[in-house]
Amino acid sequence: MMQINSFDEYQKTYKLSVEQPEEFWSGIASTFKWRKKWDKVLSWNFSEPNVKWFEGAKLNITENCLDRHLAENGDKPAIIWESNDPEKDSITLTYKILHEQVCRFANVLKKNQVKKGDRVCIYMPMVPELAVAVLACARIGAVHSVVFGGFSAKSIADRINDASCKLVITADGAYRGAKQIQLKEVIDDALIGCPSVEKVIVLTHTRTPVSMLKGRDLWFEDEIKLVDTDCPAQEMDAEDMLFILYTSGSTGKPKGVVHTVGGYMVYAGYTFSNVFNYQPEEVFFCTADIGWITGHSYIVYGPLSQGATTLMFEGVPTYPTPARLWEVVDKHKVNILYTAPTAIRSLMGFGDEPVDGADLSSLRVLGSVGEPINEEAWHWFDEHVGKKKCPIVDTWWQTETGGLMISPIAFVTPTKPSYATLPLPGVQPVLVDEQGNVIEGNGVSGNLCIKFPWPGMLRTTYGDHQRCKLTYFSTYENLYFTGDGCLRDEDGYYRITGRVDDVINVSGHRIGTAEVENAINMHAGVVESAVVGYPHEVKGQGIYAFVIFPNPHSDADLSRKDILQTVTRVIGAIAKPDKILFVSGLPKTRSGKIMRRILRKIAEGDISNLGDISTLQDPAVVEEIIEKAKQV
Ligand code: 6R9
Repeated sequence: MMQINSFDEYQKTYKLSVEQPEEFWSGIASTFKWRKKWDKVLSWNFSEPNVKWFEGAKLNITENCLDRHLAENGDKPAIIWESNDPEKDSITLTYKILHEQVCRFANVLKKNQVKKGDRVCIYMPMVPELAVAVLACARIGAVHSVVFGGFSAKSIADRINDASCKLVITADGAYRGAKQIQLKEVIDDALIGCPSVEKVIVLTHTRTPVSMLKGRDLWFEDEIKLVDTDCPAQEMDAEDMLFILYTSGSTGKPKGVVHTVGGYMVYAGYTFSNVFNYQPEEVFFCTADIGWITGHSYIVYGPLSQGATTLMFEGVPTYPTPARLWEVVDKHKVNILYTAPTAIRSLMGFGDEPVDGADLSSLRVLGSVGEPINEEAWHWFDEHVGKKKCPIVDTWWQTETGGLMISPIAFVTPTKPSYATLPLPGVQPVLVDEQGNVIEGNGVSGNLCIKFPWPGMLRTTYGDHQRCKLTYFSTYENLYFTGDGCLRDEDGYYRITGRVDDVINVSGHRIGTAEVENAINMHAGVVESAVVGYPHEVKGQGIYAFVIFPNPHSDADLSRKDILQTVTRVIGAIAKPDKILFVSGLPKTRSGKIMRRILRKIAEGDISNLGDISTLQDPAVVEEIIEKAKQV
């Protein structure tokens, strides 16, 4: 009943959602299971900001994701897990089994003194126990903070300390393609500086040797034997915190984006069912990692709240061969495939043979997320993967939005390559100019803002509400600012053009330039650095670092490797610059501000038009950088 079936219906629904938002959302929310319904659908202001959805309602999200499916769909697969190793058997957890495992592990958390409202850090491989851990936290009302396996010990420690996490759930190690990551070792390093952590629960996965600290570290496998499977769900207020997820911004340290139980559930569930047109017997495959918002909303909460079968893949699309992703699709008869442009482009790089050799006839809907999809990749996806039969939903959204915002609805919205097309019901985008004036009409571009609340939006940034206000609600009065630039064409279709702040989108992952600069500057001998993004054929954007390093090693490449090592230590391998250029100065204004605009042009290789450089302190610096850049 939540699915829209024609464009006409979309237009009517959209109109209703704007004119009578409370009526619209209470209708959607009524399809979920509440212990007590809300007293008030919405109260809000964007100035504090203070946004509340479904106030007074009581629920537990796991009753919606698990319990409510048991009677009719207990034996339906909830999670199908596919290993990194194609030789290894896949695992199917039915709703009944998943429910049992979640309850069991929830009891483990309780036994270890985790209570409603406590924060739990999860640093795990893409295995079923990760989904179990996430849901077990939600079962007892603990707040999960999942950290992606590519982050360093220092990044984890910062996140654990920011939220004062009481417990950590991890594994001995993780496989990712040909690589192995020693998760427990990284956690051990992190915890040297994390006084709030009392217990660590460790899952056995790779069987690499780990050190287990007496009184602190416990084996997952031992713990679940000591508890029973009965765990009533904790009753939560709709506005109680569900999870924290850290994301990079243009300044300083990552922010802990906070989502709450009721609104997030309604939004993730509704957008999942509607946009992908999920049908009851289908297999949905989202290739993201649960360490990112896409995994939270479209591997775990969205699909499970709708009683769907969600496929969880531990590996990477190109391991052991470039046909791996297609083999997984065929093996599990995947109907809906949701992936990222960077994966599509990297697979394109292997030619058509691997994909054309696969069957792929089970596919019905394709999705893209994380970064702008270029037309070439869109067409390749359409022709070689979808065989021109599958609608492509190019979904624009963010960690902060909780779920899809601007996107075609499969089989409903006419698509257009590289366009996220139209706002979903309940989403009211506006474009504004630099002065904050709303730009009306079509055939215009500007900064993308949202002018009305939607249930899945962030409520705060953990521990620092002022930062939430400053980052998202202060640039333009009474608007949520996304940080993205956007074009609205003659048809009213939206095309996201990329970040307008100092955030680089590398393979769909957000990386703050300031964070990378701070990491580089920690390296001994580095005086100063400036980091910008540049177009990268596969990753979308690459990281280009201009570094003042007066005395590099005689083999400059060795110095570059040292700096990469430092960045890996400080942030994690995902933030390693693709290019490092040693320079003797940076282009600065007379007031000392780095002119990134110029560096961006140089990094793009477009030096024909550097714009006005008359305000530079020392224009000669630019000449030097241009000369050196030619040699990289
Ligand atoms: C879901 C997710 C958010 C940023 C966002 C934008 C970019 C995401 C996009 C897209 C163009 C799309 N982005 N989807 N750009 N077209 N379909 O990726 O969340 O990691 O927080 O990143 O990603 O720049 O602002 P998150």
